[in-house]
Amino acid sequence: MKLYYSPGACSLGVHILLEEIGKPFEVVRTPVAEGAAKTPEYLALNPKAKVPLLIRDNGRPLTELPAISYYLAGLNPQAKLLPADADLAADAMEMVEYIASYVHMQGFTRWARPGNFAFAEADYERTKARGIEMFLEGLNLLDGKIAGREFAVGDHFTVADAALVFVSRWATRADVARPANIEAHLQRMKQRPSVLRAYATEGLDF
Ligand SMILES: N[C@@H](CCC(=O)N[C@@H](CS)C(=O)NCC(=O)O)C(=O)O
Repeated sequence: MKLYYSPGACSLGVHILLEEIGKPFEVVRTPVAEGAAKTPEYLALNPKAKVPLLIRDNGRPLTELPAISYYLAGLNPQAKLLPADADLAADAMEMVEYIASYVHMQGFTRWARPGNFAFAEADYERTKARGIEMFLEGLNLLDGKIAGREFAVGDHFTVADAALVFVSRWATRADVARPANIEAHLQRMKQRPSVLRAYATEGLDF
């Protein structure tokens, strides 16, 4: 298994899952801000020019955080990355999908890449402001969902916790405060060996 990641990007969610599974895997540093996902070699593997990219043991590339999360959970039932109960498993995937498609792609990306959303540079500031609104709307909704829980869903670590880590740490990048339960969850997750190892490999300091 080989993960192409960019430090601190959404690929961190996959990196944490691979650490949780505990089987040997390779990582390839692919800093998107330096254009590393736009080289001909990378585009041959992933024409979407994005991370995360997972190369499966059979050599087939897989992209999209929810699909990779589902794949890794299914392949490694012993790691219990999805709850055995179908109701809770669906809740976990619902959270991963909401984080990937709304909080990340609609909210945070509007702030980080206003040029992908606005027609004119004059609109960048209000596009970014709208992105932060959507990002915080998402974090607040998730904050309510995890209230009173140690883990995002059910009674053990799942794919939803890994996704929550990468998106909630981005509040620091955007210089906005995390809602209380999201903050407490991030601090708890940062004590897990898997998260510590992924942070150390990626060189993350918050
Ligand atoms: N829908 C994709 C989103 C992937 C994505 O947007 N990744 C960002 C990093 S967090 C990226 O590679 N961006 C490249 C760029 O902005 O140039 C997923 O869930 O995996």
